[in-house]
Amino acid sequence: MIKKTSFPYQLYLVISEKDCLGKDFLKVAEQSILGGVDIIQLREKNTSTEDFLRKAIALKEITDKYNIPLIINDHFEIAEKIGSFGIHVGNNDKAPSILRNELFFKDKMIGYSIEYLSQLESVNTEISDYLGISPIFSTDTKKDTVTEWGLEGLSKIRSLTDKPLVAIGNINFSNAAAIIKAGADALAIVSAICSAENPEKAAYEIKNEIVK
Ligand code: TZP
Ligand code: MG
Repeated sequence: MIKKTSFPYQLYLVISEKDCLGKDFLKVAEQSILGGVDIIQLREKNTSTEDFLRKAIALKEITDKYNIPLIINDHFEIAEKIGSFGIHVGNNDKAPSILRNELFFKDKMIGYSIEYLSQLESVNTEISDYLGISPIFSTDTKKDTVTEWGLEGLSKIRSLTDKPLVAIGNINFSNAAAIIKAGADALAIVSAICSAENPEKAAYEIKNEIVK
């Protein structure tokens, strides 16, 4: 029996300017919201803190306009500076258990990437609001990954925890429904939306696959 948890967001856009392949990433974000994206994470690697901050401020104007939560990847000082909805961190970042003790993050959403089963036993999992199952399928968007969970790995994790599970990695229209069926509460997507010719349509079609 698959346990389902309550997580009010089903389609999670993870965006960077780079992954939008020359398009205006702010426009991509807005179009994807119109298509049905429920929550957005800014994840921009290999850029300066100043550039990340500039992007975060600009993106927050859009997410605020549509009342969509904005999650910041890794950059906890920027999350605090812009007053983001939350933060997403991995195994090599500032730990959720440390963030949670900071005043700003006390009531913020904290997402934590799971790359090893042993992480499920950790206090970081316990105090996080959702777990990123990373990656569900290997992907060119992030090459430094540890394992490929697949649908079986996802189902196993589903049986071991009640935490909301956000699957990420090579998710698109064709595999979306199967990943939800295997136990994910939400799907996090980069390229199937960011590099789509029509991000609004891409988001709409994927959302339609997972919200029946
Ligand atoms: N973490 C695990 S896979 C991944 C991240 C950030 C990238 C997912 O990108 P895509 O293009 O949706 O496969
Ligand atoms: Mg990280």
